[in-house]
Amino acid sequence: MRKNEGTSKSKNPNLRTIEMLGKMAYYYDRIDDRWRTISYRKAITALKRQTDYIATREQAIGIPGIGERLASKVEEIACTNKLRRLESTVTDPNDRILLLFMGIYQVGLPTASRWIAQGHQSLEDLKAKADLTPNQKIGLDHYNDFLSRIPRSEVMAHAEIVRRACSNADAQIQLVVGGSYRRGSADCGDIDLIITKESASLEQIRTILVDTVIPQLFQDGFLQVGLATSRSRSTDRGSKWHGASALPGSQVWRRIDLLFVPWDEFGAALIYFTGNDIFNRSIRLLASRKKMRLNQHGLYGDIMRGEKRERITQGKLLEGRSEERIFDILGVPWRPPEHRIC
Ligand code: DCP
Ligand code: CA
Repeated sequence: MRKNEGTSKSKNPNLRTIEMLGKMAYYYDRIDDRWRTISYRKAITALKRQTDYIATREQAIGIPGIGERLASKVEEIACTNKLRRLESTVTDPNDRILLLFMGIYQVGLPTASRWIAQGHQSLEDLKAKADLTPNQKIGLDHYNDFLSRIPRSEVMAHAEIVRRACSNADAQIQLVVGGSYRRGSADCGDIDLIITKESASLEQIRTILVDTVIPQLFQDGFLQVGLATSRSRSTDRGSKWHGASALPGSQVWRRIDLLFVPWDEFGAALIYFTGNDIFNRSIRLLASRKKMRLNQHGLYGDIMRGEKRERITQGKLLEGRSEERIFDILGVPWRPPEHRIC
């Protein structure tokens, strides 16, 4: 884990390598190759920590988080300023279209591939001929808005508008800006707002938000649209509201998520919605190794697992409310959000 480097990124001597490995990681992510995506991201994190220029395979292998294959790629970039594997993805016309289509909000590999198989080649094709869900139509209409990163100051401005509306509805509501914003990023992909209230249940918080705050924010012209959640898992049901918002006087729509969290689960939800996703994965794995289980609702103990690590018992709740207590019980030193980047 390391601290968010914010604007000091430009001083990193391995910037070119990091940029090219980042493009490869993005490529593997879109073709759903999870293991390669993770190993590229780990290598990027490791390179970002280096203060020296890494030019050879041997140097790269010596860095924890970089394996043999990745080390060869680091050397190839250093020697040739290119990466052949990356070039083959860039010149592949299907991959270019795949990338274009997967830029649409909530469109993943299966949908993008299906559209290509149906003969669609451009966003105009999709608009004119494809059978689109309401979310996909909105995603297409606001393609560039939803793809562009949101400056930190703008995330704060959106959050302040929601915070004010929440306070007007109920003075005890608490709101924390989560996701990459809480980790200190200079810009964010979307706006994640974690909303709770002391002693309140999920039902109570959802009622305040759905009945009062959200309608008010629509009336004020701040919220533009609600977006249906596509793959709502049973544990998520009713605990999220997805949509788009715009600042007064602005035509730019931003993706905004309101995350309703019962008071008893606030700490576990803070950990989950702060991320990053790789940090979450590793802290969950650590919990599992210690016969505990961590999810967005709490930390559970006395978990029994079978031969294939499948859970036999649900376990008993150890802590949900306090982020610090969860770290403590897990035996992990406290990490401020800015250090939770893996
Ligand atoms: N999250 C996770 N696993 C996922 C998706 C999300 O653990 N598959 C958690 C960790 C993320 C947080 O939810 O940090 C918010 O998800 P986002 O997709 O909004 O990611 P970030 O806020 O980290 O990045 P971005 O700036 O791109 O929005
Ligand atoms: Ca986010």
